[in-house]
Amino acid sequence: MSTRRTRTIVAALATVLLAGSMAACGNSDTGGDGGDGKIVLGFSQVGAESGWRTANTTSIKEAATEAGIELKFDDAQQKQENQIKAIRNFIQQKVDVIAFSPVVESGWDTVLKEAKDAGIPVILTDRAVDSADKTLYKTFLGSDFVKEGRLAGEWLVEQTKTATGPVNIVELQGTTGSAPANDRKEGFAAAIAANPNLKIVASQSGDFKRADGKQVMEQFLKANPDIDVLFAHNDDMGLGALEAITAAGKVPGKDITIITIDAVKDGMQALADGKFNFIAECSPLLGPQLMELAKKVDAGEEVPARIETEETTFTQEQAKEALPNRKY
Ligand code: GYE
Repeated sequence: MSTRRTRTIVAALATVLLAGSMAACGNSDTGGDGGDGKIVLGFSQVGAESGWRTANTTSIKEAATEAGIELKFDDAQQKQENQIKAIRNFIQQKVDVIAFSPVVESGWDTVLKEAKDAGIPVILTDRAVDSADKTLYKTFLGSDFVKEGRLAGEWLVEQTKTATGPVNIVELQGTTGSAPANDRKEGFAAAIAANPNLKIVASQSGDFKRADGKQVMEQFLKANPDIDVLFAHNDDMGLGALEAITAAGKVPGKDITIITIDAVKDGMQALADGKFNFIAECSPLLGPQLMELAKKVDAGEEVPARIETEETTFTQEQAKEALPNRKY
């Protein structure tokens, strides 16, 4: 029996004696803590591709410290193979809980099965996987990306309801094969179908990165003289695109309506400055909820299959109001 498990039992007995009530005993200890009694959480992060990701990493690191959880953090640099390697390392180190934000949706079954066979519970954060076997992970914590895309599309439908001719839209997609790129595209397309004047004339991945957003927008502008709207799957690609639009002699927010997702500080600033027109929020502050869940699954408690973060949307006026208090 590991030191940690012994301690858990001793602590549980003490609770029973002191409180005079029944205490549940942690059951799935694999002893990766080195005996100091802390839960060890192995976390594989996607990378550092955007302002959202930076805020998400900060939230997770701060929340782990706050919760007294030992965090083993790995940055996969947006590569699935790196994430698989990190997860295998966590299994080898016998961490108590594994959490990760899967860069793409497909191709996780084998490694998730390995974690399950090792008796280590897995929590998905931020992005989902498409595994048919839902017992390969305990829960998903994150956003409804289809809804975000839909809210972005519905705003545009409302803004263009009096348009008499075609409204040409270009779309900067997130990382190819990722849940937020797939789902935001789907939600947006479904919403704009309400008005046949709204047409996506070009759609390409900018990998959720500023530099790629700029480069792809340059191509869009060269190939399409008449762009009315840009829908970018995150703020960073929209911010990169601003440079391309300005360099092409157009005024962002006026000549081209810009809709993005995330609502990180730089995006909110662009919105307040009138360069963006609308943002659907996606919260990166998942750390505290993740730590709660890690404690619960480590203790063998039941957790809901899906936990969604609460989110809103911002117009230019709302961004001006919210900006002074924006933490990230
Ligand atoms: O919108 C984007 C980031 O998975 C929700 O990833 C996240 C997305 C976020 O790179 O900025």
